[in-house]
Amino acid sequence: MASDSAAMSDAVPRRPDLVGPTIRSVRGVDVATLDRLRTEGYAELPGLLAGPVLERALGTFDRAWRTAPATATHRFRILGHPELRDVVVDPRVLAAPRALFGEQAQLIEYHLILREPAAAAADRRRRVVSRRGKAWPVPPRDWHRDFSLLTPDPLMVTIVVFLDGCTGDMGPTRVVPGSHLRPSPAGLDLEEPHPDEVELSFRPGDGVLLHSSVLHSRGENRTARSGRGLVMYFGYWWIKQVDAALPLPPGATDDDPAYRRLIGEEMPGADVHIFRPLVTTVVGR
Ligand SMILES: O=C(O)CCC(=O)C(=O)O
Repeated sequence: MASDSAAMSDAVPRRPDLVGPTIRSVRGVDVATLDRLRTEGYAELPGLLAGPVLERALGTFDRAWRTAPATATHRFRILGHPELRDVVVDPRVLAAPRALFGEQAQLIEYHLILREPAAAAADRRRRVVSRRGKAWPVPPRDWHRDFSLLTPDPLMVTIVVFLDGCTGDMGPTRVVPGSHLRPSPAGLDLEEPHPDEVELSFRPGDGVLLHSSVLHSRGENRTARSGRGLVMYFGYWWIKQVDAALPLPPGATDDDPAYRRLIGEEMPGADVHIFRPLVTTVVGR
C-alpha cells in the first residue's frame, strides 16, 4: 500500500513548469543564495565587483563624495558619475534584484558610504562637538532595518559593496540572522551589540545581499585606512523612489528602456498586474 506521502504527491501533481529539481539558479543567481536570503535574511556576494568596474569606481569615489548630496540619498553623487553608474548597472549587481523582481526591479534608494580613517573621524567629531557645545558619542552599533515588512520574500533588498574591502577593525556590516521574520523585542538596545549578531568580512569588491528588513548595523573604523562603498536598495517599481521629485544630474539618463526603468524614469507597465509571474515565488519552498 502506498505511504501517505506518496499518496499525497499522487494527489497533488507537481507543476514541472514552476517547480523542479533541475532549478539551480534564477537569472544567474544560485537558488542557495536566494534561499539563504529568505531564511537568514542575508547572503554574501564574494567578488561582486572586479576588474575595470571596481578600479574606475575606486578612482572616482573621492571626487563623487565631495559632490554635495541634495538629500540623504545620493542621486547626484552616484548617477552624476559614469564610473559609479556602471556599478549600479553591472550585471553582477543586478543579478539578484532581477532574479527576485524580474523586469519590475527598480533602484529605490542609493548612497555612498565612507568609513573614514579613525583619526580623521575623531577630528571631525571634535569639531562638531565644539560647534554644537556637546559631545557626539559614536555608539558601537546602529541597528536598523532599511524597510519594515516581516516576510521571507522581500519586497526590497539592499546590496552593500565594499570597494576597499572591510574586515575586523574597519567595522564591517553586522547582521542579526533571521530578524527579517520577527519583530524586534521590546527594549532592544539599538546602539549596543546584539547577542545573535554575525560580523561579515569583505575583501575589495565583495558585497552582501540583505533582505531590507533584516536588522543590520555598520561598525566603527578603528584603522588608518578608508572604507569606501556603495549601498543600493532595489525593489518593486511601485515602491516610491525616495528622491523621485529630484531632477537627474546631467548625462544620467539615456534611451535604453531597461536602464530608464531601473532608475525610475519609465515604468515597466501601465499598472501593477503581473502577467508573467516570477519563478522565484515558488523556488526554495
Ligand atoms: O555600512 C554598512 O555596513 C551598512 C550600511 C547601511 O546599513 C545603510 O546604509 O543602510
